Amino acid sequence: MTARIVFRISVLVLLLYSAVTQKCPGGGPSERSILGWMLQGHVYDTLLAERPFTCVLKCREDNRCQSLNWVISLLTCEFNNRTKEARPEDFIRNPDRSYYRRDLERVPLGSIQELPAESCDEIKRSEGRAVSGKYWFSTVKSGTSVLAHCNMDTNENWKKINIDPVCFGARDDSYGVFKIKDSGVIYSFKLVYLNGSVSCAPGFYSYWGCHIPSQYKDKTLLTVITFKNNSALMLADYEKLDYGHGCQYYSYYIEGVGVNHPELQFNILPSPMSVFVGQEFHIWFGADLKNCSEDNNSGQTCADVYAWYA
Ligand SMILES: [Ca+2]
Ligand SMILES: [Ca+2]
Repeated sequence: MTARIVFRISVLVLLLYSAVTQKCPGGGPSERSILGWMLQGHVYDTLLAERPFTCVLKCREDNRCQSLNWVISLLTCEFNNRTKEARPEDFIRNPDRSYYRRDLERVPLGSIQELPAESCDEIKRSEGRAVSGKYWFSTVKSGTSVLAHCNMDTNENWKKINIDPVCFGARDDSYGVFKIKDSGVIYSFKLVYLNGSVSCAPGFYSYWGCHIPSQYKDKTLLTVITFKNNSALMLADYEKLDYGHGCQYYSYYIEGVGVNHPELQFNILPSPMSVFVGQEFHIWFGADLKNCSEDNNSGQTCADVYAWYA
């Protein structure tokens, strides 16, 4: 008698448990379809199906699947590698579609190589909250998925390196110095402008370069990071030709960065660089590094230094 009651209670508890877990996978709220809406621009695959539930099951089998659009008139589903939370700007009305967020075992964005994120901020939006650490990104090197560090408190992949501002002048080997605080692997550097300016000739002041197009063409940036031995890190496509002044070496162009841009974000290094605690780097004005036409140069730029750690 007692055994039969215990058995009945166990069955009841099991049924209740399965009902709860089906409604609330992972303890979170269940995702119902949102009729008349779709996520645009993130479709990685499609499938002909007679009913949306077939698509929901298929979505659960693919790590990339974050959500899907059901196309009512075509009996087709579009699998998305993003959710509407990650890309609210792409969530739009569409009378012929319904949107479903993946209900079970959705893989967090950026947590696996097949599902790289575009930024730390995107991960935070997608997952609601996220801890600082390593995630996969598609934006470090085009065409490949690369592991990189996210500081979720600052929403950035960048770690600040200096404490006091790092300042560099334009003549007399007045380079700036910074030293690495954390060992690791670095993809790139950026300098964030604080104050001052440098000039390559009287009247030609700027934060990072020399705006004399006749001399430098479009390669007017001249701020260079070097090792302690003053050999330059390959953080930009440096000019190799000399147009007669001898100054063009170490001048360069970076898309979207002018000589007075508040952030000088360099290119990704050709291969990631290991650094150690205390390792010294220098920041040079290119003309000063080349000892080229220094006499009429002047000024000083101060900046914060950030590194993108793997
Ligand atoms: Ca010099
Ligand atoms: Ca000069």
